[in-house]
Amino acid sequence: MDVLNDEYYMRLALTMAAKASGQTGINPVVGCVVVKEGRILGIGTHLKRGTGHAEVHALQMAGGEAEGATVYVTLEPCSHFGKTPPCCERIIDAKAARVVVASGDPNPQVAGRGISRLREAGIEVTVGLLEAESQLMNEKFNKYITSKLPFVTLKTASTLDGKIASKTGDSRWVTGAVAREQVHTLRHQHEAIMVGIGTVLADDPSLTTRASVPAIHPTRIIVDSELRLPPGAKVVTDRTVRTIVLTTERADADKRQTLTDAGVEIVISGNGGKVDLREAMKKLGALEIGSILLEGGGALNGAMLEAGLIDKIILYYAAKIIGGAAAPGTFTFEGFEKMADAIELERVSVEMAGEDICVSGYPVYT
Ligand code: AOF
Ligand code: ZN
Repeated sequence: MDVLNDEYYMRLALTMAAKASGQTGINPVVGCVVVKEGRILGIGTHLKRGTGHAEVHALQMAGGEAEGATVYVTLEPCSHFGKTPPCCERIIDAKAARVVVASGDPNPQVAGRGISRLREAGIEVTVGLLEAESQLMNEKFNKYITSKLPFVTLKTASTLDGKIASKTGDSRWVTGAVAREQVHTLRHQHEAIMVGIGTVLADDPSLTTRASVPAIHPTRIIVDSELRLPPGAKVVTDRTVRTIVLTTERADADKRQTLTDAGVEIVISGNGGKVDLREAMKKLGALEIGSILLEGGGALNGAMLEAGLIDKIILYYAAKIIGGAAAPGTFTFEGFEKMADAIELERVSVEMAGEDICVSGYPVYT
């Protein structure tokens, strides 16, 4: 076995998978390359839920030549009948000699069965090549398939002193063009975008993607305990994109009807006070919302963080200071008394995004 060659082909499979990020819904991104005697015979990527898996496309391209070939695949081949038949049977039928897998499939319906089935059929299987890359690419899928809860990424854009607008509310623009472009890619890569009603009332945003490469518009989720959403808001009148409003039982019945008639989906979570965010995440998961980009104001960001519902944090900082006690900040919540109680991030990384600084990491809830 030539490890360098294996890496070369697995990298190709990972690159192809990454390009489909954002368009597979609650399914993972997966790439596959079929190789024999130094020649690539087939390549494939899973492009859309309900359509062919990566292995099926690649083996289809390789045809009869796949006999005796090595199949490189970024995720364990599936062993179950989902919307499509099991890929491991397809690989066995094609008489492949060897399968190299980057990472196992955490889907409880697969979870190792794909690999054992291939081995039982006499195929040599290597698992774990470039595993970390594959797992990172599918971090949203990995959470959703095991918990049925959406993976939540929080994104903020603030000044160095943590302000998302000036004391007068001016926020155009905090960060530069490169960071703003990256945010549109992030919107594409999540199934939904979530904001609080305060943001809608203040800015009347459309919450769509306007990236320089074609991008899918995420479902819009508005957290609105008292159902204050105006029927004339862009998120209501522009019916090209789905809008879900999270509210409580005390929402006015007539208002509910008006918004429902306008095509808005109303999800009730909690009976008094504020929206019960934990329950809301369960309900959104049941609606097959597998990932959410949270672009809330400080109050919603704070409430989501306090409830332990944020999986990943991406903070864009413009290298400027605006000041002002009344200027809104990235997180507004009661806060902790002791520094030792602060929520820490792990796997922190720092990169430049044009002239802005991008800090990302994963909060650890203790
Ligand atoms: C693979 N190759 O390319 C993908 C896999 O409902 P289905 O038929 O689309 O199956 C979805 C499940 O199959 C998904 O939850 C995951 O476990 C696996 N995805 N497996 O072998 C692929 N997309
Ligand atoms: Zn499959």
